[in-house]
Amino acid sequence: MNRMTRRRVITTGLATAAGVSGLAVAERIANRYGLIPPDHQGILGAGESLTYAAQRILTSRHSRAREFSRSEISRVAPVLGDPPVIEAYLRLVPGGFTDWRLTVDGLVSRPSSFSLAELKRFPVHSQITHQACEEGWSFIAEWIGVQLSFVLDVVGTLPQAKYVVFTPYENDNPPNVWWESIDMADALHPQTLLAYGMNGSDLPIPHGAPLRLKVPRQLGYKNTKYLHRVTVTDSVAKIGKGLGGSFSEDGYSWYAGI
Ligand SMILES: Nc1nc2c(c(=O)[nH]1)N[C@H]1C(S)=C(S)[C@@H](COP(=O)(O)O)O[C@H]1N2
Ligand SMILES: [Mo]
Repeated sequence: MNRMTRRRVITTGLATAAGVSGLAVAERIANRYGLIPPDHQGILGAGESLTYAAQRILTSRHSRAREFSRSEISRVAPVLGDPPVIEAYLRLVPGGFTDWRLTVDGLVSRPSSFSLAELKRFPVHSQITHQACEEGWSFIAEWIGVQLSFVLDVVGTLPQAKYVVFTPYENDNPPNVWWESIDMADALHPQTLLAYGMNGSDLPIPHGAPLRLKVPRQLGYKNTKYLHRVTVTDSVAKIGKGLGGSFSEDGYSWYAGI
């Protein structure tokens, strides 16, 4: 399917979802509100865009993922994705990540870097939520951290911002191994955390120490572990294959809403 046809299919679906008549109107709405996800030409194309657009139109942007009680925390938390093996990460482990810093850059007024201690001084948020992997398993855990929206406020996100890109340690230079992105609606959502704690302790290494993204309204693979850099951007077109993340490059949906 060529680019225009694909776009037409998406906007036709959108017109239905939004209950508006006329493709031109649907296309204008889609562009205005960012309802075309970056992987809209991917192999899952139109269907994925529809899911994304329908969620964005039909559900409140601030709907929350379900939260659980302490007694519902899973006794076993499965792990997927090994810790980085590069020297830059390994040398931080013995010191308990005191020399680690998170770089926050891109479309922000004050590009910054934060130590773990600095992040821990920001207002603490915790949530007991469900994490589901695309492979079929899931678990409930408590996550402790700072809201991504708070950190974005500190650095001053510029008005052109559309996506936030997450780069873990194993990958300083996208698109080598891993990168993911979310849109501003999810980035600014109150349950989206930069998490440094899990079930009452520091985040264990297998679960992404010292810091991971928790975006509980999306599948596990959007929850990047071993964070090193957070970059605000207006486009992901020039990163990797331009599909918004390494999972999308493998054919999974960029928007993994649940
Ligand atoms: N850096 C990095 N982040 C990652 C992964 C990974 O391999 N590397 N795996 C992802 C996938 S597919 C899932 S399901 C979750 C698993 O998180 P967990 O190991 O804490 O259960 O982390 C996600 N974040
Ligand atoms: Mo996963």
